[in-house]
Amino acid sequence: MSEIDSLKSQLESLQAEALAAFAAAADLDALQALRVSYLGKKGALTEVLKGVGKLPPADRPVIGKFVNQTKQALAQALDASEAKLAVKAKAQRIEAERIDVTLSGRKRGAGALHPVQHGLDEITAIFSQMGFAVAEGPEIEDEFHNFDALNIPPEHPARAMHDTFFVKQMSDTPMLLRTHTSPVQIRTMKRFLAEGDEPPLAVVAPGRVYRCDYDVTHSPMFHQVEVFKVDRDVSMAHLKGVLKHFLSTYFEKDVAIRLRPHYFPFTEPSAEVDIGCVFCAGKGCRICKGSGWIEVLGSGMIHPNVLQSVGVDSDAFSGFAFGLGVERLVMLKQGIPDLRLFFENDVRFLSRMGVAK
Ligand code: 2U9
Repeated sequence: MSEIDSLKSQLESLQAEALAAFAAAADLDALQALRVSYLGKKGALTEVLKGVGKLPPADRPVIGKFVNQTKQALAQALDASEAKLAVKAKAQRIEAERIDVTLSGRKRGAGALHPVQHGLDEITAIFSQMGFAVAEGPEIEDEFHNFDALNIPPEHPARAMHDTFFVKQMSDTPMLLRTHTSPVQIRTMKRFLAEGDEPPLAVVAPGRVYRCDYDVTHSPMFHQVEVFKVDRDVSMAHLKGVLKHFLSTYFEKDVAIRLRPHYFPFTEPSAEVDIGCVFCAGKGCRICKGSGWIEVLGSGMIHPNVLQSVGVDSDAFSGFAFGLGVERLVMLKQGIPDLRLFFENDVRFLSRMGVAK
């Protein structure tokens, strides 16, 4: 056999062997290894090419053409196998990542609003709908805004009754945790007047307040909503109308109300407000201690001293104000028997009484 025929037959058997190997490759990695072993620098084809150098120069172009054809055939076969294996690999990946969409989902416990937060939002919304502006303010206050401006001078017994938490003193001004949301009302009135506006001014102030007190009916932190309206000729009749509308809306029924004379330093006259018992409809039960009435909030006409302390002319303007404890109203509406349930964070209570957003 001539040298050239021997090389040709070597190339033919190499091509046959290579094509069979490519077709049998199991995956893309195996195919890449075959590409290197046949077409790489140290591959089988290069080995055959070394024999070309030994041929007489006249024969070299003939065998060169044959080598190129073999190379092309191998490259084409590699590309075809690669395309096939890529399709197979993708199908395998999709199969491995398959999600069974028919499986039922794993339920995540959805959060809910704390019943007190929900009550606070509900109460604030009722006043907002009546046209009262919502105001908030700092929880750390000074004595002027929490007491003096509210007609509670330094030696006033009400100051001691408030069981104030004082904050570590950082300056000459003693600071405290506000004992009611009234300082927000004072700040709001002052800001309003400083902007050159004149009453009417109607404000609802919801928020956390603090008193050093802890027993079955008192918590050191609780929530209040305070409401006031200042204008010319505001009277107790306006106060009573707003209270009746608010309480009937909140309790979702036509509740009876009555005002009993009382004393607060910041209002004159002052009154405590009762509603007809929501548990026995006024007949008398354990909750209302047989009286048919339940006390729900405190109210009155803003004391002239309070109006003057913020610069409102108390001869020209008058105002009503009232304040309520949110926990108490939520307990009455939801039939919650013990204030402490709100703060223990027992999930059984929270998931039963929490309100979905
Ligand atoms: C200004 C003037 C007067 C707000 C008022 C009450 C009566 C009251 C209590 C209810 C239950 C507090 O949470 S509680 O213990 N509040 O009885 N609050 S009048 O009077 C104001 C407020 C602001 C400028």
